[in-house]
Amino acid sequence: MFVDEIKIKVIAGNGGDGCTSFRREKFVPMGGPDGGNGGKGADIIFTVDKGLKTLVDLRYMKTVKGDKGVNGKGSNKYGSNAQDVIIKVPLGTTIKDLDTNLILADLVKEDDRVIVAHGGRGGRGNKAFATHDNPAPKFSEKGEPGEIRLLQVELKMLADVGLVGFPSVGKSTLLSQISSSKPKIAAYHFTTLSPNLGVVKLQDHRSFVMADLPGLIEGASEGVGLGEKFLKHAMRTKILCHILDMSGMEGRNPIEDYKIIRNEISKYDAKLSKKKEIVVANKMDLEGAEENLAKFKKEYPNLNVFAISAMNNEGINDLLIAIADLLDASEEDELYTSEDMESHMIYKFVSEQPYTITRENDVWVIRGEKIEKLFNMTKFNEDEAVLRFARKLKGMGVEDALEKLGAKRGDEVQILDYIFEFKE
Ligand SMILES: Nc1nc2c(ncn2[C@@H]2O[C@H](COP(=O)(O)OP(=O)(O)O)[C@@H](O)[C@H]2O)c(=O)[nH]1
Ligand SMILES: [Mg+2]
Repeated sequence: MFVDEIKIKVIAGNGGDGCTSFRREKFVPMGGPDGGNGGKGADIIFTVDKGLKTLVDLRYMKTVKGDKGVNGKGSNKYGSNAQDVIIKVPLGTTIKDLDTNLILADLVKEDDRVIVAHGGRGGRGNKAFATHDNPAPKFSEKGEPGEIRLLQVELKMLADVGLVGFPSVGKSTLLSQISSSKPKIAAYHFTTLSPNLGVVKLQDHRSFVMADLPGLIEGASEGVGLGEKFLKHAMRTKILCHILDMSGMEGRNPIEDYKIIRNEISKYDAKLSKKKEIVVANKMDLEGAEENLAKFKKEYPNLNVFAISAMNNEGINDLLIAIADLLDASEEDELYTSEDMESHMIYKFVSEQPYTITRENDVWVIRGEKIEKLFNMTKFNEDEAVLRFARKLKGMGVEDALEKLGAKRGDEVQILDYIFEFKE
């Protein structure tokens, strides 16, 4: 199966900061606290868009960043939430966290969506911290940082259309012509994903994945490997595009060739031979091609044949439209087996220890998600905020743990890039 794969960094929005503010009233030097909470930061969300076939649109997004929530204000004004960032991906997309190597999601259903990075919650304003003991708190919280993740996004691609035919009938030429041609009126657009695979986008926005599937006849002569590979890919396409050399160059006989290839296909697999097929008469620019085509149509009156010259870029536009039409008509076929869309387990990473303490260059370094978050949400320019921070650390047992490890009064303790003194 073809795999389309990209790396992307997602940075969810930070929460808006809470506000420290006091009501202003006439003749009252300091009224009650009225600082509002900040708004929530933007989530980064992946959703399925059934119309998409590849990850091409994501290829140039290296980093996606969500907005910060709006800061809270005085008079109990809450900041509003930031708008979430939605990234649309095709059905069957798998998202992996590269730091943990865990699968975050397998988007296998039409309306699947997953938050890959959560926006931070808004920091609380000082009003929210008012208690009986401290009815006028002079501190508030900063917004919670948004999650940051490095993701690997992967799509096992199923080609919609597989090109089949004898060697040298012009399969590669057709693909490369589609990819390089710049028609006067941009009738279609082609994105090459590998030398024999690409995405065709028509002007009416319909799109499909087209793959060259060599190995049908070659497979028979060159051993099983190539033939098996052909079959595996061919079985997963929705329709086949059967290319014939209508010029009959080099002793080829298109009437015979058609029969032989059809025969090979049904020998491979009965299901494969039932796939819908578009027949293409190529090399119509060459002498004798018109004559052969007339004979061919007489022999196979029920086939709808598209006459093209891959080399001269003739008839290709009509062919692509016909392919899109046939794909539309075969949309309901149940060709994507559940095995193709096989689901992965989704794991959640749960850390056992809330934090770690290590001795590095005579400094006690504390690491841990919860502590770092608390640190990031503390406004160290507000004395009461600093006191609260110290109290929280104590509540988490950090002081005791440091003491047990032998920390002395006056030792340096580090959280993130901030160093402070240890005091029992
Ligand atoms: N005259 C002419 N030659 C063609 C046309 N399409 C392909 N060829 C030639 O046929 C040969 C085989 O083509 P290729 O695309 O490699 O065939 P494949 O084996 O089916 O991939 C090459 O020399 C091409 O230049 C065409 O429309 N007209
Ligand atoms: Mg080829």
